[in-house]
Amino acid sequence: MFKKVLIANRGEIAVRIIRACHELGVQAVAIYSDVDRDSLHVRFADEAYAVGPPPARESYLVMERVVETARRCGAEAIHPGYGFLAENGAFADLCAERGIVFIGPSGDVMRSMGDKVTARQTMQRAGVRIVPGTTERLTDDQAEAWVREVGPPVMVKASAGGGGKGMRLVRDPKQLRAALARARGEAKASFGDDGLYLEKFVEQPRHVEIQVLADGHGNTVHLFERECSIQRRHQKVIEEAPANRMTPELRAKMGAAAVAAAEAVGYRGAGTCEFLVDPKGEFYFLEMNTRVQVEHAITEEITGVDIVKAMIRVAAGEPLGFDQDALSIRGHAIEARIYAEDPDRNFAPSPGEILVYRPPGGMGIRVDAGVYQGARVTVHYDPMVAKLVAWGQDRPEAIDRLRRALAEFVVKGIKTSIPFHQRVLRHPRFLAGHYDTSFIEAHLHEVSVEDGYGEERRAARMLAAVAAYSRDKSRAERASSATSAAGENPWKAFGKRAAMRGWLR
Ligand code: MV4
Repeated sequence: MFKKVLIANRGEIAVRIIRACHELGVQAVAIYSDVDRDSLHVRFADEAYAVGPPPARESYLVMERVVETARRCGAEAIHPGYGFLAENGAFADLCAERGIVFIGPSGDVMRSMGDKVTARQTMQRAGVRIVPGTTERLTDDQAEAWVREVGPPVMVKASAGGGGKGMRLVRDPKQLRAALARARGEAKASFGDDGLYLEKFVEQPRHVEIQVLADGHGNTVHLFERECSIQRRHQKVIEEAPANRMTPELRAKMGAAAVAAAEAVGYRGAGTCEFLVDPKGEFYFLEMNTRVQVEHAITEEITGVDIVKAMIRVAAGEPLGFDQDALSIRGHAIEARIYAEDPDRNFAPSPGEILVYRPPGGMGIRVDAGVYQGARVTVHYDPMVAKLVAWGQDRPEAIDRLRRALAEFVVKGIKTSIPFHQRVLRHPRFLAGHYDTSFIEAHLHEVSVEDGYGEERRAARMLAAVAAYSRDKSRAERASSATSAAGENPWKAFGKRAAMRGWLR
C-alpha cells in the first residue's frame, strides 16, 4: 500500500478520498487554490500545498504543478476525484512519466473511451449493444445520406463530447444541415475537435448506469446499477440504486455488458458504463466514465463496498479480493445533490458565507459535504456543496428517510436546492418510480403550491417556520459577528498544522 497519496481535487470528493486514505493508514495530501485555504478538505488532510489562484485553469488544472507537488512531498500516487484532471489522458501519462501512480485507468484507456466514435467501435466489437447509429465520423453529406436512409428523429453528437455537450436533436430532416453546422462549431470551440456522428433518437429514455471495478489481476466485477434520470440540463439532481422497473434478468444482462465493456479496453479501477433504457426495457451503451462519480455513494450503501478504497487498493497492485458472486444488493439508497443554487431564481448560483450549517443525521443517513458552518462558497467551482444519501430497507423507507433528513437540514446564508428536492420527493410520479429523463422539464418547471396539507396544518407549519426562521436568523447574526470579531474562520480555533503549506509558491 502507498504511504502517501495526493488528492488532486477539492470539496466533498477530496474529503471523501481523504477518509478512504485514513482508513487505509495512508497519509493524505491536499492541494488548494488561494480561495480554498480554509476549505474542509485542507482541514482533513495531513499536509496541504497551495497550487495557485482561484480559477481552476491556474491551480487545480495545472498538471505540471500538481504532479510536481506530489513528487516533492513524497506522495507515490495521485487520486484525481471527478472533474478537473480526472479524465485527462495527458495527465495520466504525465503521472506515469514522473513515476507517480495515477489512481485510475491508463491514459490510453481514457482516450479510447473519451473519443465516442472509437468507444462505439470498441463496444460493437465487444458485443455490447450501442445506440443504433454511425461508427465513423461523418461529413455533412454522409450525415444527410444516413438520415435519408434510417429516417428521423436523430441525435447529432460530438465524438469528443459527452454529458450532453455538443448534442443536437433533429426531428425534421430539413434542419439537419443547420444542426450539423452548430454542433461542429460548438465541438470545435469546446473540444478542438469537430468530429460528429449520428444516433437514432431514443424516445423517453431512462438513464441507467452500471458501476464496475477492475483490478490488475484480471478480475472485473459490476456493482449493479444506478438510476440517474432525474436531471436538469444534463446535471444530475437525484440518483437512486437500484433502478426502477429493473428485473433480475435485465440487471444481469446490463451488468455483463458493462463488464464486457471494461474488459474490452483492459480497464483498471472504478468506472461507470452509461446506458439508455427505452420504455420497452431495451438498453444501449452510451458512454463510459473513467472516474469515480459523484453518485458512487448510493452504490456503496446498497453493496457495502467502499469504492474509493477499492480504487486505491487496485492502483497499489492489490487484487479486488471478492468476485461477482460475493456481491448482492441490500435495500435501497437515494442521493440528493445539494447545490448552492436558488431554485426560485432559475437555479442561479448562490455564493456566500454559510452562516448556519446543521446537517441531518440518524439512521440510514449519510452526508458527504465539502463545507462547514462559516465556510464560503465561491463562484469559482462546481456549486455542489453536499450530497445527502438515505438508505432504507426498501425504496419507500429510503424516500421517507431522505424527506425527513431534508427537513432537518439547515443551511443559512446561501440558497440551496433543498426545497426543490422536497418537491421532487413528494411528486406522485417520483413516488411511483415512473419517470424518465424528461421528468424535471415535464413535471417540475413550475412552482407547485399544492403540498397535500390542509389549511390548518399549513397555517401551523407556517407559524412554526416563522419562529424557527427568527431563531436561526438571530443565531446567524451572532455567528457572523463572532467570526468577524475573531477576524477569521471558526476552524482556525482548532489550530491544525499549517506548517508546510505554500512552499511551491
Ligand atoms: C441520447 C438521448 C436520446 N437518444 N441519445 C444526454 C447526455 C448524454 N450522455 C446523452 N444524452 C442523451 N442522449 C439518443 N440517441 C437522450 C439523451 C438525454 C439524456 C440522457 C441521460 C440523462 C438525461 C438526458 C436528458 C436529455 C437527453
